[in-house]
Order: sequence, then structure tokens, then C-alpha cells
Amino acid sequence: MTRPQHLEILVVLLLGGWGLETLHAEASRDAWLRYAPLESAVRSKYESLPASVVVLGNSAVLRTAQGEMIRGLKGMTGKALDAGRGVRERAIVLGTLATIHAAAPGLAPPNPLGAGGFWLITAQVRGFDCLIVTSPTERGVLYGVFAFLSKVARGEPVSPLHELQQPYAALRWVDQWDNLNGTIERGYAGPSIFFEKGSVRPDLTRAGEYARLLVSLGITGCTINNVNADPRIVDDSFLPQLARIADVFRPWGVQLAVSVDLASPKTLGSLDSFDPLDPRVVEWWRTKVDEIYRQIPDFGGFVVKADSEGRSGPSSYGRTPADAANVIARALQPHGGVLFYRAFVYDHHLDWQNPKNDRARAAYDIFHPLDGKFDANVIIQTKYGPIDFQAREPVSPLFGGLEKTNEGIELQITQEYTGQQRHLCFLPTMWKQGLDFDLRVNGDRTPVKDLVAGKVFHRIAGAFVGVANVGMNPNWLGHPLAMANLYGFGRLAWNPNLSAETIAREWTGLTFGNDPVVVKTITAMLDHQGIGMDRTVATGTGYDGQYPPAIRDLYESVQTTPDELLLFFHHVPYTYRLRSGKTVIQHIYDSHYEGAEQAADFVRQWKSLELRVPAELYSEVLARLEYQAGHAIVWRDAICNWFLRTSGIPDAQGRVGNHPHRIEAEAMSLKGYTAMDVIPWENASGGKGIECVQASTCKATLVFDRAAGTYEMDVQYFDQSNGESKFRIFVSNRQVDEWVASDRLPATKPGGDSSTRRRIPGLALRPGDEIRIEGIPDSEERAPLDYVELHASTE
Ligand code: BDP
Repeated sequence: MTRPQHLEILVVLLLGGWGLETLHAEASRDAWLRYAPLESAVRSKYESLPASVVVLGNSAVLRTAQGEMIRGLKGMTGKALDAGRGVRERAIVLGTLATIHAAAPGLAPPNPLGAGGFWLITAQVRGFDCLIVTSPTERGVLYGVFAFLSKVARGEPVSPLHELQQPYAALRWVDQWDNLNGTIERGYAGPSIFFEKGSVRPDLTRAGEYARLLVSLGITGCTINNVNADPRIVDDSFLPQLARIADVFRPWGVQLAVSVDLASPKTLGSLDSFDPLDPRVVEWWRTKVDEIYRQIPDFGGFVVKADSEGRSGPSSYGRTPADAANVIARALQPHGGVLFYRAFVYDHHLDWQNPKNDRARAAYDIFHPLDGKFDANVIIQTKYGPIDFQAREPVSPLFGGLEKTNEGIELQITQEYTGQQRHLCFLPTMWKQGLDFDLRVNGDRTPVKDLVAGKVFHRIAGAFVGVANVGMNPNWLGHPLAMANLYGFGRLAWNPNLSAETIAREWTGLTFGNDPVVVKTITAMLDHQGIGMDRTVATGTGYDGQYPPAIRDLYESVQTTPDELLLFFHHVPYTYRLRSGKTVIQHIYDSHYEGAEQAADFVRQWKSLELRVPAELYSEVLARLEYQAGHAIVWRDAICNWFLRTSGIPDAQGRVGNHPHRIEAEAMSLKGYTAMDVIPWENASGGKGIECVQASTCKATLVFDRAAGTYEMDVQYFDQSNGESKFRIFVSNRQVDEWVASDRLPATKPGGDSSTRRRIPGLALRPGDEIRIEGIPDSEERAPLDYVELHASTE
């Protein structure tokens, strides 16, 4: 399928330029629920579907299920289903098992179904051949409808249907880190969809749309505010506002939850203490929770971050996390609410110069001794690795260290440490490694996914929690391809046995349509496989002793530790040879060069899809991938140069510190511009850049001295958020390019975070040509430049 250009022109004529943009924005808001028209060959598969959709029962969630079925089939097949209440002809029938059973006695699923599970089946109801979507719960019916529509969108056959699906864990939540002022901690996609200037937004349209996306993946609950919680979130005056959000979640069956500050009884109430064992504090929480449920009867519960990164906690009163968790959990219990207590507890004032101080140990040291002391509606929410969402960590040993306590795994969808949503980084591949890791608890097969789902120790609840941080940006996460991570989290929370590749293929098909070239290229781009501290028992911090014996022994020895975790567990010389045969230092150089090469390859792959994906989306993603390719070079050079200087060992391939096509800005002839030191030095090429210290235009000039030909010029500059400098490029006084540095990168100084690149293709150059860069500073951004690179064009 190529882009129907004639149609687009027509649409432009009809709607004007902004109209197309709106269309694109709406398509991105629908994410994987676009229900775009199927090609006629695929559509014909669904011609024999019944002409009506009947719902047995009359609740908000069931009505949503019916509406979604109509909307989906209308969009994809063009068929407008009738909405009905009773089965009087062949129909799609939606209802809970109880109502279906009444309408079609004798029809029972082959295996017992748990709460959120659903059954899709073609069978007779009142003598008519029907397609039934059923579940023990109304919410489960809605999950079934979305699963059915996903099949249609991907062109899968749907008749006959016999499919039973059961979620892996009972609780599947997303957390948002939104602040009441409308900002989002570690959010990269604009302001909050929930809050604005200290209140809940008047217009909650996006919150409702978000609930639709979440429920389509089977997500059960959403915590809407920062774990670094503002106590005001549960202030009496704020509760009616929270209730408005619950109202827009309710028809989608998503439960509202909030993060609370443990000191609330003191900061918000009038108590002089928040000691969890003080009876007045116990009473405060009980009254507060009762009031919340009075206004929001289906409220989900709380998340607590305490004694962590400056947050108050039970340690102020010599109490344990179990004391704190249970007091709040007991207030929630009569209402069916749950309490997620985060295991991310550590002392951020430790002296990290002392090699025996090990933050990785903290969660296990604190929570393992408390196993069995937590109430039944408490879930210990543990980040996947023992430190903090880092790109390379072993799994947290705490997953194997709680046998009598509910637990949940916390994954970070928002790309804080994996490219800040500027970079394409498909996280399910990494998550799968952790979820599938067999911790060998008590010598048995105990993969992390089974431990956190509560399957190993037969816990009442198990949980998957993803920190999403979507914002007002039309495509929710800012980077259109980052939506694969939100989708992937939901799919893995539902079924962690799905492969990353399957998830990538599903998401691509749903988002971009079923053009095999598009699906294959994007799936391949997504599903890419993506120094040391001594943490051994014998000579290090003893962290690996927190694992069950089989895993401890694996990590204890340098010989058996997998290469990718070697530096997490051992302190080795740079010349240590990995199993691959390479030295550690050469591995660092090579992997960073390979990474930059891969990022450049993403651009090439994406370009091959130019006529196959919508034009605006094409350019939006292209711009991000080009940025990523440039930034991968910044990162590669910073890491490699730092290690070259620290180890003194050169790159065997001679690349590090050697850039034959690069001309440093500070080496050009400068007018108005002056050289500056960039700190830390590894964040700029040669440790230096130039800045324009006068108010008017500054100039940097070089004389081209290579062979005549066509070249591609990369201008590496710094784009700060506190100014919008202008740049102009001239070749022998002819202007060839100009742009404004108006990107919103998270930096106010020249450095690694602000470093970015402008690529100017197809420059015809002859020896002696003068290349001049003019920079016009703005506010605090002084048109700063790092270097230029000239590459002979390959075209
Ligand atoms: C860190 C984030 C910080 C969070 C913290 C947490 O940088 O913003 O508050 O995790 O999870 O990684 O509590």
C-alpha cells in the first residue's frame, strides 16, 4: 500500500493545511486503536460477521464494550452494526458469564476463568449462530472486545473462534509521575493530562482517551501523580477534583489511584506526628480513606515512596516499612483497596567513595527481614534491577527474597535512562530478559515473571507496574515509536510469555497497517538486541549473596558471570579478556562505535518507508532518528574519549580520538566568536567549543582544502533551552542553509544534553571555497558550536 497522494491532495483542498495536521494528530492520539480501513482483500474476511452487537446487561463498562465494537468494525470494515439488547438474530453477543449462561445454558468455558480473563467463542444462542465475548467480569468483556478488534486490525481470521485468555497477574497498573502544577517528573511529552496550575484540568478528554488505551491492554489501575507526592492530593478540598478523573476512567473500567506522602497526617492534618503506630495517625488514615471511598467508590488504592531520596518515612520514628504499609493498608482493606509500597528505599547520603558502600544491597537488606509481616493487601513494588532503572542491571534479588509477601515488578516505560524519548529504544527486549530470568529460589525453576505474578508462592496478588508518564503531546509519549513501549508493557503485563518480536509485530501492524514491508522494517528496527564494582561475597560488598545459591555462585566468579554483567559484579583490569576474546576496553570502544552505526542505520531503514507511511509521521520520526544518530556520536565520543584518557589504552582500530573529517570550531578563523571550555570536557569534541559573546552576528570560517565533489556537512552545535540562536551557512558568500536552534532539549548550558547536529546534504565544494558559519545569539544561548564534519556524498 503506498500513500494515496491524490486523496491527500483532495483532503488538503477540503480542509486546508491545519486540517491534515489535525487528522494526523488524531490518528496519533488513537495510537494502536486507529481502526483504519482494511484493504478490500482483508476486509472480505469479515463480510460474514453478524450485523448487530447485542449486550446482555446495562452497565457503563458493557455499554463501552458495545460502543467500541461498533466503532472498531465501522472503521475497519465500513460495516455499521446495530446495537441491540436481546438476541433475535445472528449477533455478536457481549456479556458476563452469568448472563451468557442464562441465555445459552450449557455453554461453559473449557477451563475455569479468573476475574480478568475472557473467552471468545462462536456458538449458538437462542438458536442463532453468534460470536460471543464473555468473562466473569464486565471489565473482562471489554478486554475481550479489544482483543477481538486487534485480531481484525491485523487481518487474523475470526470465525470460528475458540480462544480463552487469562491475565498472568491480578494487578496491572501504570504509574504517572505528574505534579499538581502540570509538569511531569521524567516526562518527555508535554504537560500533564490530569493537572494544570495546581488543580485538575477542566477538560479531561485526554484522560478518558488514555483510559481507553490502557484498558485495551488490560491495564487495571492508574496512579496519576508523582511518587514524590504532594500531600495536597488527598486534601479534602481536592477529593471532588479527583472524583472527576475517576468519572472519566470509570466507563473504561480503569481504577484511579494516587501516590501519598507518608507525612500527610502531619502536613495535611493537624497532628504533630505521622508515626504509623500512633493511634491518632491510624485514625487519620482511616477517616481519610473512608472519605475517598465515599466520593470514589471504585478507588484503587495508594502508592507510597518513603525513606527514599529525601522523602519522609517510618524511619523517623524507628518504625519499619511494614508498620507504615499496614496502617494505611488496613484503612483501605474494608473497601477492597490495595497499597503499593515501593522497595526503592535507600540512603542517598552514603559516601560512594567507599567501595564497601553498596546501594544495590539496600532493598533486600531492608525488606527481606520483613517477609511475612505485610498485610494481605500490601504489594511490595520493586524496580527490576537493584539500583535504579539502569540500562544494564541484573534482576533484583528481592524478587526471590519474599515468599510470604505480595510483590510487583516496576518497569520504566518513560525513557529516563534510555534516551529520554528522543531516541528509539524498544524496551520489551530488555524487560523480557529480566522477566524470564530464573532466580532458582530453593533450587526450583522460578522465573521473575512467575515470582511477581504470585504464582510461585501462591500469593493472593501479583503485580506489573509501568511508569508511563504520557503527556498532552498528540502522540502521548512525544516520540511516535516510543508508543511501542507503552503497548509492550501492557502486553507483557498481560502475558509475559509473548516474545518481544511478536509484540513489535503486533504494535507495528496496529499502528501503521499491514503493509508487509512496513511491518518487517519497523519490527526489525524495534526488536534490536539492544567497569566494575566488586559485589562478590568473597572480596566485595557481598551483594551477590542476596541471591539464591545457584545464582550467587554464577555471579561470584569472574569466569561464570555473563559478559554483559561482568562490570556490575567484578572489578577487573581494562585488559581483562571477555569470553568474546576482546579486552574490556576494546569492547567499550567497539560497542559504542557499533551503537552509533546502528543508530545511523535506523535512519537508512526508516527512509526506505518514505512512501509507505503517512507523510507527517514519516518526517516526525525521521527528525527524531536523525537526532538520535547524531546524539549516538556525541555519546560514543564522550564515553570513548573518557575511557581513552582514563585507561591510556588506545583503540586497536585507531578510531577513538581520531576524526579525519572533523574540523573543530575553535580551530576555525573566528570573528566575534571565542573559544570556551565545555565542562565536563568529554561532552564536547576536543573539550572545547566556541560561543558568540557579542550581541550581534559572529562568524567562524574555514577554507575547504579537499578534492572537488559533493559533500554532506554536519554542523555540531549546542541547542539550549534558554535561547533560540540563529545559524546561517555560506559557501563562498552564497547562503546554503539557515535554521533556528529552537529545540527543547533538557539543558541550559553547552554540553552532552544540548549537543545536536544539523545535516546539510549535497554541497558542491571546490578546493579554496570558503565555508562560513554565522551565529546570531539569543538571550542566554550564545550560538555555541562544537565542530563540523564533511563527508563525501555517497549518492
Ligand atoms: C529515579 C528518578 C526520580 C524518581 C525516582 C523514583 O530519577 O525522578 O523520583 O527514580 O523512582 O530514577 O522514585
